[in-house]
Amino acid sequence: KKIIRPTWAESAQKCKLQITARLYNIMHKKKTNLAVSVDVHSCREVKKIIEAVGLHVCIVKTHIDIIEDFVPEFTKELQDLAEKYNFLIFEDRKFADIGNTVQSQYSRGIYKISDWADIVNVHPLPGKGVISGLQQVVKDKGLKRGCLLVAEMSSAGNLITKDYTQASLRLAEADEHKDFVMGFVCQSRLTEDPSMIHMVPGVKLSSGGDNLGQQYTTPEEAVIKRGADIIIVGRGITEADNLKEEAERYQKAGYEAYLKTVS
Ligand code: 5FU
Repeated sequence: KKIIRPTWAESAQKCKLQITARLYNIMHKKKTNLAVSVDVHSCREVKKIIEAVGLHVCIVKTHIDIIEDFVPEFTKELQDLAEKYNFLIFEDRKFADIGNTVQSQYSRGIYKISDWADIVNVHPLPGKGVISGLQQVVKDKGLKRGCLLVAEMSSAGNLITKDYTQASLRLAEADEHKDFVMGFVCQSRLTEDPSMIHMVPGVKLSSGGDNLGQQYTTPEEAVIKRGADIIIVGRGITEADNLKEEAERYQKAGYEAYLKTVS
């Protein structure tokens, strides 16, 4: 049986969190469910990629700790680009410790992630404290932020079980986290609630993998078969000769697949 989902415009009305509504509105306005993962090692390269693909993405995903010439001012430049091209910033930090520690990792150190990242994610492994710790920072600072739970992974042989994924879903739905949790990083659809965004990494137009266990699926399969709201693409775009053209190809593939899920 075919599931027909609400459109992004409808989802923006139905979802509970402000940051989630902002994301759906960007997707609707720019006609894109593409998140680009800028896994490169200099500030200049990150900026070059964003300038090329910015019009075609709703999210830029970072691994801030792999940038070798990082300076605190760089996060201001990231925010300026986010405003220029209208996208959200997702720092793929995958917090995975006790609440007290992740609080510091989120708001202190050199990166001060809570100051500039609209979205972060956690491994729910430690239990609810990993979410509550970050949520407290957001509340104390009066920020509008969202958190994703890594409920499934794309890598071969990962240790996540079906029970773990279901327990992650229950944690996400817990009333105490409703002001912060906005969805999942996953490989399949976990709920039809439009308040829960499903972001699927491991996406490439030519499927296959890499030599370290990454397993790729196509944009079409990610959206239609796995139920992705957002497709996350890294090397598929960043290693292309023409960044802009490649981002446009992924945007089109993701958008056309989306249209098939809403009618
Ligand atoms: F949670 C996950 C996961 O299960 N698989 C992933 O690949 C996160 N990722 C991230 O998505 C990973 O850390 C990379 O930043 C990105 C995928 O990059 P690729 O170049 O498209 O393989």
